[in-house]
Amino acid sequence: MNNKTINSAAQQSGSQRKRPTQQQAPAALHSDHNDKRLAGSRFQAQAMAHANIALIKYWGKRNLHTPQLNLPAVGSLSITLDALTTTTSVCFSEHLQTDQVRVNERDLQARELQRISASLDLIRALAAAQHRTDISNCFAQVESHNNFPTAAGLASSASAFAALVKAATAAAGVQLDDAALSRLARMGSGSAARSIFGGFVLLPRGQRDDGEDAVARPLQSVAHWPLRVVIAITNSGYKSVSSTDGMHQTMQTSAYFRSWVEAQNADLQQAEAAIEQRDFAQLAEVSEYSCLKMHATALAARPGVMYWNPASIACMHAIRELRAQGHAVFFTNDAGPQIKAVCLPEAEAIVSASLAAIPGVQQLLCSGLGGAARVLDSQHP
Ligand code: 2P0
Repeated sequence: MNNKTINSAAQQSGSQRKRPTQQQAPAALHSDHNDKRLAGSRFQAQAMAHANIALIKYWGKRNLHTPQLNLPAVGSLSITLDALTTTTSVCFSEHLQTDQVRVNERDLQARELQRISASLDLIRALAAAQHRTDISNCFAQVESHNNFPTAAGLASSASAFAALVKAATAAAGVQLDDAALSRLARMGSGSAARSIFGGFVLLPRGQRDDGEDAVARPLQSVAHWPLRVVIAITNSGYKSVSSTDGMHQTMQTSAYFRSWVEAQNADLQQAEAAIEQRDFAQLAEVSEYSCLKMHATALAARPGVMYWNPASIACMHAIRELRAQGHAVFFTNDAGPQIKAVCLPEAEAIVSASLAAIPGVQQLLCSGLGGAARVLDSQHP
């Protein structure tokens, strides 16, 4: 989970239950963590979600007077990644004194914890609305594991919030369709709305103030076009500016932000058509265009929001050189220094070898396209 601005959903979710503040509860957090009584809880579930990367980028918010809805300023289009997963267990129990969240064996505190509690509050409110009063008054214990570097621009918040809402709704016995799950995930993190689905996924900007139409939907299955992705890790540490903070700085100060928003629909249409026709050259052109335009908009903020390091730039040049030589590959890059090379299967070996040889590339991750988020196990009466 990365270090992002917390919105006020926890206070606005409609949950009537009185939650203790996190400052009142630190002792309970540790003493309860391995509480054996939770092992027998009737309200628990485990779910798994894949990370995704956007080919047409989400950058910026709309309707800032409703931050808890986390509405995107632009639509986005992504591919879901098979090899990058978050697995999350959620257990609701009346024995807990506060929500407890561990990510990769680390207890979350303060802002990070509050952000998860905000999503759990939405699910507790839904449980109350569906007359699940047994859950609506319970705190939750959450255990989450990423199998890839966390908060380094590899979409850990996308898979994290998708897995969280999938597991928490299953644990609570709350019945939601995928569109409603996507909406719930979006309120945690915009890109998470897309990780509810597999394959090629569209998250429209939507027009409505209540965000009911800013919900992701699958465009094409994995089988339609089984692309490969090679990820060059150039720095596995936490990123210096969170996506949320970078977006806000861009919106407030970048002279390019308005044109970024205005041009987005044309890019989405071009990418959607390229995917439908399996036109790699067209998808490569519009994806690199969207990526570089997003970064140009962020770079034009005051101060500029800059996510690349020298190895990131060297990777992008190497990928363009490979494409000039006839290999089917293009780059994309998010709010961090890692570079993702999207390619046809026959180009994967040469792309991997080329990126591995670049000074500053620490590690490569290779992935195909992945499926939808899913519940692995659940128990509720
Ligand atoms: C994307 N990114 O479309 C873009 C491209 C990063 C660059 O979505 O504030 O973690 O939690 O909604 O989803 C990362 O932003 O931001 C992201 P919030 P999120 O994938």
